[in-house]
Amino acid sequence: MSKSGVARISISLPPGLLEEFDRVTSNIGYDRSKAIQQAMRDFVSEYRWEYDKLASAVGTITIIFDHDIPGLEGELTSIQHQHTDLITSATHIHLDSHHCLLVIVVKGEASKIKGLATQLQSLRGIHQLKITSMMDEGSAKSPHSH
Ligand code: NI
Repeated sequence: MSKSGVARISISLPPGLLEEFDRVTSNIGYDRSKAIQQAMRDFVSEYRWEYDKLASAVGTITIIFDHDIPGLEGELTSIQHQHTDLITSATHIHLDSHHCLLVIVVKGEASKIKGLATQLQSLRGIHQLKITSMMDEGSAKSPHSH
């Protein structure tokens, strides 16, 4: 790190990737440095919580499930009731006559969020489950301002 607090790095990239990156970057009005910073933050957010088990995370567990499986909806609700410390809200959307989308917003210890997702995933009638999470770092070290 230099005195200005900015690190300069040199990296090797295949030319096609760099061209595409620059094309996307200029289309959204970012300069290359800002875009790489954003990409690195996203990368860290996406992977750090997976090994940093005690880290605090915020995110969503999104589930598409089969509305016709008897008892499934009740089980989903009952599991959520066991994790009120993690779950801040949930939204249920009736997609069609057979499928429902459930979005559970979570905030808490990364390992507990993973545990909850694993528990939900194991139920019969879950078609798809996706976790999105970000490190919940508050204002610490974050250059973002809101
Ligand atoms: Ni529904």
